[in-house]
Amino acid sequence: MIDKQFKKEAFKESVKENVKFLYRKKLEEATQEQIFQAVCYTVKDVIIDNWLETQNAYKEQDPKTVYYMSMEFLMGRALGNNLINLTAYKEVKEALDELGLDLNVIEDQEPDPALGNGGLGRLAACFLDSLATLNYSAYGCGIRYRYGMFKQQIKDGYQVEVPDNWLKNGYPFELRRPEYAKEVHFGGYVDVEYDPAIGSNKFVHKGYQAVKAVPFDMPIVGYNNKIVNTLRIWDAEPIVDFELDSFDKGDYKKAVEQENLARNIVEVLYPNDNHMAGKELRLKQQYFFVSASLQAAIAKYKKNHKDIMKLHEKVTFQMNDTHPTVAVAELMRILMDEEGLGWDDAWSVTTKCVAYTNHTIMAEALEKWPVELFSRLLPRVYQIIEEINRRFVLEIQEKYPGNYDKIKKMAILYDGQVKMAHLAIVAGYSVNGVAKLHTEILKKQELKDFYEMMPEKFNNKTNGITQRRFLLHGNQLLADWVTDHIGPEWITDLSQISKLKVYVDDEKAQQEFMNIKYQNKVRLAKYILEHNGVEVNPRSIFDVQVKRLHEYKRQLLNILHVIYLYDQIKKHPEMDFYPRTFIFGAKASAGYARAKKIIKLINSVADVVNNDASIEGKLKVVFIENYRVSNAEMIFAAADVSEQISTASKEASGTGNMKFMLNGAPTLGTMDGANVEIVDEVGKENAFIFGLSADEVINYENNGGYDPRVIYNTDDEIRQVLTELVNGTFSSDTELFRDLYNSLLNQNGGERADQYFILADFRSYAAAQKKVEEAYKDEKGWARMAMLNTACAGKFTSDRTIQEYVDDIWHLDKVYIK
Ligand code: CGF
Repeated sequence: MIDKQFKKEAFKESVKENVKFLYRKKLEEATQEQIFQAVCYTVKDVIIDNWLETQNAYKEQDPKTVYYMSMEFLMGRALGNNLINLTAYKEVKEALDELGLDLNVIEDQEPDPALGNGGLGRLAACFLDSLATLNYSAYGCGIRYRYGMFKQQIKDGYQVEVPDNWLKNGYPFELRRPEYAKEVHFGGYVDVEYDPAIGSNKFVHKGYQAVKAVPFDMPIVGYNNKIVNTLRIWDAEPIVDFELDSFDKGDYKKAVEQENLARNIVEVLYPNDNHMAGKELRLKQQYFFVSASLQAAIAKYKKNHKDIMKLHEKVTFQMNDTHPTVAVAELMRILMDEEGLGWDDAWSVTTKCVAYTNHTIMAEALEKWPVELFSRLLPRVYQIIEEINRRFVLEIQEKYPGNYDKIKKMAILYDGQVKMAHLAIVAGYSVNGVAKLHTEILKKQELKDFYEMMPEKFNNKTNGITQRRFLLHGNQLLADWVTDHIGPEWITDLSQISKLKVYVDDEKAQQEFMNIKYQNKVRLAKYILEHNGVEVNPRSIFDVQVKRLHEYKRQLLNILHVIYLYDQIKKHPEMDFYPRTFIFGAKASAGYARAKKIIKLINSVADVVNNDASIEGKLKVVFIENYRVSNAEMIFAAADVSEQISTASKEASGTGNMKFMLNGAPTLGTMDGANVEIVDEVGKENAFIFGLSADEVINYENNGGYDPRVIYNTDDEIRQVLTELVNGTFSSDTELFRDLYNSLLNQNGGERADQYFILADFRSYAAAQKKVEEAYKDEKGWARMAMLNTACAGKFTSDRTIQEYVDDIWHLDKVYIK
């Protein structure tokens, strides 16, 4: 325990005091929610002291700071994580026990701050945890959405979206910082005016609407090192003075518009993962938080540095995907229009300060904005992009004289669109992919022209996850067991976990390891019974696919295979079959009809299979409602098999795959994303790999030659599975799943038949599943394999990823608190 205030008695007193002070109640009278708030305030008290100390140390030591700019931070609950990182979890649990309170119940009161969709946002959260733990100065910069990711309810098998009003009861860990508010401007026009002070023309933005960006800071607690960094998320407020002014002038309409702009801008997180929304409001959100964050960073730098030309020595901005890449032009604008630099100097500073991470090759996710919209909303920023583009096109022409195809493919402005990835690559001093295979595909395919022109910018940073949330907090039984066997160093140095390898053939250790898995399965089975009303057998194989619902992730392949198994059991009741529980969890973007249909299909199959007494419970299917960070921790801990079955080349990295591995679940997957590196670490014999390779998929995509009808016509069992989608087996409405059926067999406009190669991979997937079953029956063999997965997960800590970013891109200095 770090701090005096955390001494048990003092802690208990403080909780009681907080209940009295906040709610005028005695502890016995308070609700669990009120107790949660009171506990958080006690914890926050300790954090604030460390936060102040950290800021002082930063002031004294003046380290370089990374600003991690991201539209999404999928933080998950903070209380438990903060206690873990303060190394106070067990003491607090005991103290609360003595007060007759259960920490788990209290933790469950916390809303799950879901300011993100999936992998990208959760990665940002893991990175903040690692940055603080590794003693680096960092800010997360994002948006304080009033409504985070929607809550998913399943009604009659369908997904229903319910607003997530996470701020309803107030969020105890945040701090409003109005003294750091900034103004952000939209619309209007640009005038060129002569400025006698500088003896030349300057650009003046006029007639705009203004919004006040007000930051809320959340503490990011490092593990056992007293460092507390900041996640700064921006709220929007109308600018009151202007409003009154407008009323005075009778400009009522404008005042109302500004009020609405402020209200709307941070209202909701767009629930799209790997897909661009293309809405004006989304671009407003992007510019809003980017402008405010850059203004704040520069103001902070200028407090104790004179020379803006040296900004890059103290500051670096990492752009998490294309979402914040308007930062390139906004930084240019600030440097030129507010700091008075000329173009060349501003460009020289900008291109040393901004770096870009690409998270996907999915065409529908790469952001492109119509010039009409962009120039209307951000006229000055657009002007700057035009000039960046003009100069870049000249460079292309110089390098490839007469090659207009290059301009077409690489220009930032083309076809009436602003291509944000191109802007980021042209200005960024680093461009990275998120797993080896993904980076190679970027270099050879998607960004080939850029790689050829500027190879020095490209690098790979394989993603990672924080073991502190996904093992130490999520799987406390296993965490204790690991610590008992190899000591606690793995908590901050996950490479140490390889020391477990000496135990993989030790029978006692195997039994203990599998017994922990069993207890975690019992915990999940209880959750499933409570939430789904379905009884599952914790001795069955828990085969789990939890992630966003997307066609390329192929939940459809998984459920079609379940149908296939069901057919087999029905046809051959005598067949030897190890009981299986297939567990799904996934949110579909609200407007993604086919993804939502797949959810309905999973639930319809579950209804039939779970209620068919003739199969004697050999097969169960469960769809866990509202998959999110808090239930994810429990699900990973309980998984036997990790389904990572995306069409090869489509999943940039995946991070769920790493969480399963760390918790001892072998991967059943394609050679895609970070699966490739997982297999490198654990060995092919300790994973179940199937399917087309990325090269084969890309080859089919480029050259054709794949016809799913051939498979349909020649494979009776596959044909039967597909037929059951439309013959009333799973719904009396035979049209309900027609679109899914058609998508597998028929070309539809520009969409190829079975564009994610589900039928192509079906047989090898089924064979790999069969191997899983065989392997599981060998208890010792399975225990060994599961333990090896945990023992080989060292590479996949986000601490390693962050250290690579620091060494190769950011060049930050470590700061220690005395
Ligand atoms: O980013 C993703 C995820 N869907 O959020 N992408 N985006 N955009 C990728 O698809 C994942 O493969 C990746 O692990 C994640 C974080 O880099």
